[in-house]
Parts: sequence; C-alpha cells; structure tokens
Amino acid sequence: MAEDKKVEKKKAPVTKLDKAKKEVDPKDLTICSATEQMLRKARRDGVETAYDRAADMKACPIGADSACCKHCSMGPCRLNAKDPYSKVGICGATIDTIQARNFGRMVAAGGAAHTDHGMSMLDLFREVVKGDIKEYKIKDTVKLEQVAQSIGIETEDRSVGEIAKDLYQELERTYTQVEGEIPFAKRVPEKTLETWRKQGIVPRGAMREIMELMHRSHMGVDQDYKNITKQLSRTALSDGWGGSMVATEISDILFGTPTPVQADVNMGCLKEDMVNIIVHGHEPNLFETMLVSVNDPAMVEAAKEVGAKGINLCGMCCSGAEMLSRHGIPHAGNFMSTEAVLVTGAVDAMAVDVQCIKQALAPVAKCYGSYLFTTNPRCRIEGAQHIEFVEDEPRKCTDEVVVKAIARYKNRNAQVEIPNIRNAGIHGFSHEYIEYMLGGTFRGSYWPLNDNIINGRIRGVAGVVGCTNPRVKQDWVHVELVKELIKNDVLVLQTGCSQIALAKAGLLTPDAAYMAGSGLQEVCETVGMPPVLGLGSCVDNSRILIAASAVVKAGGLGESIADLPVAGAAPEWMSEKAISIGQYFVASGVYTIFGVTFPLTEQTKFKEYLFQGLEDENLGKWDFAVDPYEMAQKMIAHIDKKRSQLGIDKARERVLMSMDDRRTMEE
Ligand code: NFS
Ligand code: SF4
Repeated sequence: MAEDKKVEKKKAPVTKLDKAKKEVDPKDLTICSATEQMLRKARRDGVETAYDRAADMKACPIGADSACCKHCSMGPCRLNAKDPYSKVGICGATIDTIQARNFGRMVAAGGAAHTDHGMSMLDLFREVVKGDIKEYKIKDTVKLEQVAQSIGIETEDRSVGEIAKDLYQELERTYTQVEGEIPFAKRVPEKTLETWRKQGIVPRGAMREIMELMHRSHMGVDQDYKNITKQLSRTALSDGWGGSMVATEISDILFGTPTPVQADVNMGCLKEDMVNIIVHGHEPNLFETMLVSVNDPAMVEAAKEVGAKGINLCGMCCSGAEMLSRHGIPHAGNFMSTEAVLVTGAVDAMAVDVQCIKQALAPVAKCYGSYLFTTNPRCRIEGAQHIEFVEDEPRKCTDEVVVKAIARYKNRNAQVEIPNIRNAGIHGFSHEYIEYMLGGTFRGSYWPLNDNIINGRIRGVAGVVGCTNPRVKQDWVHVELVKELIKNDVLVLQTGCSQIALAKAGLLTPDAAYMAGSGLQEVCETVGMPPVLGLGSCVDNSRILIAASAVVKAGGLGESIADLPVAGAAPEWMSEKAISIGQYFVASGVYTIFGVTFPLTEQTKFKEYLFQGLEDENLGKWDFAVDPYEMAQKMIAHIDKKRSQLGIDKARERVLMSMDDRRTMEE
C-alpha cells in the first residue's frame, strides 16, 4: 500500500513543453521545411516533441560506448571506455565480451522485429491458401511462381493453390527449422554461401538462431567475442535472407510486386477540407484494408455528410513507404516527422501497428484532439484506443477507424495548419523491375547494369537506407550523402525513412539526373530512370540482397557479393533493426557505414574485428562517420578498391577521358 501511494504522488510524465528546458532553433533540427514549420507551431502550442527531449537528455556516455553490462545482478558493471582493458566485470567479462554480447542482443531484437513481421505475413498467406481467410487473395501469381522456382519448387503444370501450399511449407522452415539451411540460402551466390558454410554461419531457422544468440549472450556462456560474432552474423542472416525476405516476397505475392509509380511525399499531402487518416507502422495488411475502407462509397458519403470533400489516406514510415511503392499512396513523412504531423491539427486519425511508434504520439495526439489507434496485439500504448485488427474480419477495424475519423472531422476544433509542401517522385523499383528496365522487355537481365559498371559509366552501387534520428539534423546527412554519391557516378538504391528524405529533396525523379556525374547521367537519360531508386520499406532491403545476387550471377564482377563495387549506409540510424540490417549486409559481404554514433568502444579487439577482421575473413566490414562528405568518400574509396581488385579501374579512367574528349570536341 505504501508503495502505491508513493507511485501516485509521482509527477505525471511531461506532455507539455517545459519552458525552462533548452530550446534549439527548429531550423537547426531538420532540413524538412514542413517539420520545421510544425516544430515552430508545437513551440507556440506548448507541445513537446522528441527534438526537445533529445536536447534535454544527454546520451549516457557509458551506454553509448557499450561499456556496460546488465546481464546479471552481480552488476550492472561499468567499464572504462577511456581505458578499456583496465577493468573487467564482476564475473570477469572483458570489454570485448561485453560489447559483443550487447551488439548481439541488438541484432537479436532487430532481427526478431523483422522476422516476426515476416511471420505475420506468412501466417496470413497460410490462411489465404487454406481458404480460411477470404478478404485477401494471391494477387501476383507470376511472383508466386518465381519465388517458388527460386527455391526449387516445381511449378510446371501445377495450380496456383498447389504451388502456394508447397511454398508455404518451404518458407515456414525459415522460422522453425532446427537443422539445415534456410530456403533462401539457395539464392545466395555460391562463393558467398561457401564462405558462410566454412564459418558455420548459414542460418538454420530464425527462431533457433535468435534463441541461441540470447542464450549465448546470457551471463556466463559465450565469452569469446569472435565466437559470439559468428552467432550474431548467423542471426542477422536469418533476418536478411530469412524473415525480411519472406516479408517482402509474401507481401508482393499477396498485394502485388511494385512497379514505378509517381506519387507525392510530404505533409502537404494532408487536406484541410478532407477527413485525414494516417497509417504508420510496418505491416502492409492493415494499410491494404484501410485503402478498401476509405474507398467504400458508403464511407465517402458519410464523410461528405459531415461537410468533408472526401477521405484522404496517407502513409508514414515503412508501411507508408511500402504503400507508396506499391500503389502510389501519398506519404506524409519519415520517422522524425510522426509527432510533427499531428501538430498540423489536421490528422483526424492515426492508426498504427508495430515498430518505430513513439509512445509520445499518444500525448501529442491528445493535445490536438486527434485519434491515435493501436491495432496490433503486440503494440498497445497507454493513452491510445485499441481497435484490434483481425485478418479474417479486417474491415471491422479499419471501418471503425474511418467512422471515428469522420466524427473527429465533424468536431475538429484544433487550429489547423498544413505546410503547403508536396514533392513528386517516382517510387516502386522492385529488383524485378530494375532487371526489366535495364534489360528490356523480352530478355530482362542485369547484364546491362554490370556492363555499365564494368565500362565505368556507373562507378558502383550504394544502398542508402535507414532511420532519421533527433541527435542529428533530420534528413540532412541522407541528402548530402546521396548527392555526393550520385555526383561521383554511384547509383543509389534506397528504402525506408531514407527514401522519404530524398523524395522530399526531389531526387527521386528522372530530372534529378542532372545532379549526377556524367557517366551515371548518361545511363539515367538513356533508360529514363532517376539516379536514386526507391525500393520500399526496410524489410525491402532484401530486394537489394537479391539484386546483388543477380549482379554476381550476371557475371563479370567477381564471384561473391564481397567482390562487388558496392557499399551500404544508414547515416541517421536509430533502431536495433538497423543494426541487424547492417550486420546482415556485412555478413553478406558488403562494406557498411553508419552515422550518428556507433555502439562500441574505440581501441578494442571487438571493434577491430567488426571494422577489419570480418573483411579479412571474406565478409564485408563495418565503418563509421558522422559527416556525410567523409561518409561518401569512404564509400567511394571502398568501391574504387573493389574496382581495382576486379581490374576494371582502367575502364573507368577511359570513360572519364572519353567524356572529356567529347567535351573538348564540342568546344
Ligand atoms: Ni526502418 Fe521502418 Fe524508419 Fe528506421 Fe523505423 S520506420 S523499419 S527502423 S525509423 S527506417
Ligand atoms: Fe557484470 Fe558479468 Fe553480470 Fe555482466 S554478466 S553484469 S559483467 S557480473
């Protein structure tokens, strides 16, 4: 009882801006003008956001260096990052053990998020195939056959239902298999797979890998950082080539494989005279059904009856990026704009499912009288209403959200201010479309891409992905990095919040080719493509892996992914999912650079291993830089190193010379 009283007396969490707190000018917090405008409004309205909290909360320096362990109650133990080998934990754990275990647990959590998302998609697929769920159906039978064939399932003279049943059975192994190799290991280039086998890091099943990683990082188990790294690589690979890849492939089969579509991004997609509904999260099924609900003539009529012109549906974060790519649904902004969008006062309802949903959305929504609905049993938020989304009756949830949103429109009393900014761009470049686009209608192929890389018009390919983070100026690092890369003839592939940052900066249009170097520009103009290709959500990073495999298979650029002149970056990352993604790229052979901060202590064996040792073992490597120009330089240096190892560095010099020659001739 005494305890209870103590709790009651505690101050309620702050939802209103505390005037005494440090204030940073919004123009220094973001380059997104819409977000900046809303941060100013939030200040006027006395509403606090993550930017205010970040200014007020210094990151814990020991945690930032991953120099602490709280895996048992003899601790928590704090080591000294300035002198990392001067101390060990009470059990004797060294800095390398502690860091490897912490890093491993980030991979386990991030991988679990993608993998559980993928499993939800697979659950849905199973019920659709069995005929128990009728609200969804297999939309893309060509993709179904392609995926089935890619893992050795017979498709000739068989019905869609038969193939789908077999595909389900096979893909379930991605999760539950206890021995053997996950099905999509069959898509990995042979030499890359050989390296994995030699090291014993081919994933068996994701559940097993995550469980073993949690076990091994428990107090008193694996205390050899290299051995822990093996298991964290294996777990990350069960995400990239497992859970994430299943999420992407099954979503394509159920909802359609993206092809390029023009669509608008930014807060100007909200409409003052319409009922505005935002879906924010990661699983496409909620969004797909919401799309059906908002287009129901009865719903539209109901909206008109309360004086609205209609219902306006927009996405945010990753399911938003997926719907943007698949159907051209407008996208209101990335992770660091989710509070700001509520500040418009124009959001009648925001429906969320899982991942990257700030708890603070609930108090901010409350300030503006907007509804915040949670819909997934995995994610409830205090202060939000829960309307559960069930797959066999999905409209029950989405219709209710729409009805409530209409009611809120009718009673809107918040002051509405919508930033008048919309950026058009082309989204939806699946790896299948890239192949078709480059290779032509009759014989899609990656060879033209390889050819352009070999002849040097394209210097290399970079994946720029990941979050935004209030510890750095929103979008700025993404945009500057990508501009620098394309200027240097590096073709950029994008997903997630990074794709939205570049879309807002106007780089996802074919016209942006003028910003590219002369070689890349020539290719973009010939094909009619932007220099920056948006592939979708974060689980769609698996599309980049498949594209990389296809490039290896097309020939002329080495035998493994590690041979390719490619690099990856997550310049403003924040989530554990990003660490899992980074690690599966590294383990797949890709040089991967992160910004903001890196959860490691300098001058330790574990850091040296991630940043160099793994490359010596024929995998990729990690790197770190905060500054976008330095980041670009490092990525390009790696690409050039690979070009010279492949013996194609001379070809590029020739191309550059011929371009110069041409210019001289023109003069
Ligand atoms: Ni990716 Fe998507 Fe964005 Fe980061 Fe979050 S929305 S899965 S984790 S913040 S890119
Ligand atoms: Fe400390 Fe070891 Fe316990 Fe970690 S596992 S808290 S290092 S005693």
